[in-house]
Amino acid sequence: MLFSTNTYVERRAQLRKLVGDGIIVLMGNNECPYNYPANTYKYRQDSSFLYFTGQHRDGLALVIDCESGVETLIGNDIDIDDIIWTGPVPSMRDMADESGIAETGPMNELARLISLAKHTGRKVHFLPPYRHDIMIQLMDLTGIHPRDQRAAASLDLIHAVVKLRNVKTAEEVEELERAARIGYKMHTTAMRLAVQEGVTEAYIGGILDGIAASEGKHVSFPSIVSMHGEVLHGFPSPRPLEKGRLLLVDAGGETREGYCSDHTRTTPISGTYTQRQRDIYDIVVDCHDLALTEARPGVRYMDVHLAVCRLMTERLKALGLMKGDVDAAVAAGAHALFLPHGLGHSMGMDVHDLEGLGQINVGYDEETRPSDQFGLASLRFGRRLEVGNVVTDEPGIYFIPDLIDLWRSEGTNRDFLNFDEIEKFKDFGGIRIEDDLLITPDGCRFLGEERIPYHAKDVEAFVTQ
Ligand SMILES: [Mn+2]
Repeated sequence: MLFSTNTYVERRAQLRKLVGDGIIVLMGNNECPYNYPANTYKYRQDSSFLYFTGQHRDGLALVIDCESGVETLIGNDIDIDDIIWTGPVPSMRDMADESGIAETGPMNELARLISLAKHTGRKVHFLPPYRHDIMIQLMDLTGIHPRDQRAAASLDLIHAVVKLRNVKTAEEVEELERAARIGYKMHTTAMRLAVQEGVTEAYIGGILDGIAASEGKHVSFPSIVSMHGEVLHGFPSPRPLEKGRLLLVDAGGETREGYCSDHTRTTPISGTYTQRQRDIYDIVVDCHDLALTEARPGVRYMDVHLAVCRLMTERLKALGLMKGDVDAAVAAGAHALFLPHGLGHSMGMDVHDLEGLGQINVGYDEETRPSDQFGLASLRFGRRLEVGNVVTDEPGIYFIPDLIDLWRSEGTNRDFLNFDEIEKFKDFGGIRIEDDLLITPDGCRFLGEERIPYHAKDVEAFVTQ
């Protein structure tokens, strides 16, 4: 368990107060087989369950009775048949004591508590499930078919969990710093490998997995390692790296206790950027740095995103790739040809923190509504920033041949785009730079004591030294 018993007791007390009535059911994750029952994927506890209990074991659930305050940790004790394979495991009672939970009960107690609540007309609050085994369990417990479970999930519970998990406490920030140190080691290793002879994307991907697993738990998401940076989620191929191209690496590590990091660097495989690469790279650097000066409590992250889009448009205009009035171009979404995603997302115990609870509930609110415009619609976090929020700052410029062809043929935003010039960049690839921002009382700062080099000169010096 990561934090003191009191931290978890306090979190549950706040949750109970925010939800108000009924019973709260939080499902832990189960082991998940991939080719036969005993061969399982790397186990990962559900983040909300982990946040409120600190317990990593599979096959657990938590029930909180909002009115009586009774909390029950549900799960079956393992017996000697399991212990011979796993070694001793803490008992249910030991885990409950460690988490400050008064009651324990076996799995069938979960069915009894839920059916009792239903029969007495009380609300049963659960979060939207994302694993199929949990959906089946929930169907057995509540009678709600999996296709209806997202809609039946409790908005009160979702909002309460978001309110608590979106604001990181000082002890959580320490853990995020630990994740950032893993990320630093991953990225600086990848950058140095990128300039070596005979290295492939897959080799770097494998080394990243190994660093993440040896320094923490595992990667916080499948690493993106690609010479085709314009493919937003380009996974590592066995292609050897080619001099002259750029290598985009978007990867992060997760601590043993489940806190993430998420960084992106784009390294010249030759060790130095060409002038054309440098022209585009420096725009992304300046956009990245702009977020650092714009993001602060009370400011909408959507406005930071738009400020970045305006700077990017201005600079692409200076290069001759865009034209016309900058504000009008951004309002029309013309820059989204180059930046079809948002500036960032919430980050914490999940690398896209809380995304499973619905982007609209996590990154938006009554005041800030999501956009349906191409590009801006992919901004996962738009609302006003609060002290303790952690969001990624990840601008990018991509030349996506299919998208360029489509917009050109349709004439989309042709008043703002110089397609003849853009055409010349179709073999360019893409650039993204990403770090994780903590919102502080006076502004924000990057997580990670040591910066992974990203200014062009620093990158070149770093990979060739
Ligand atoms: Mn990210």
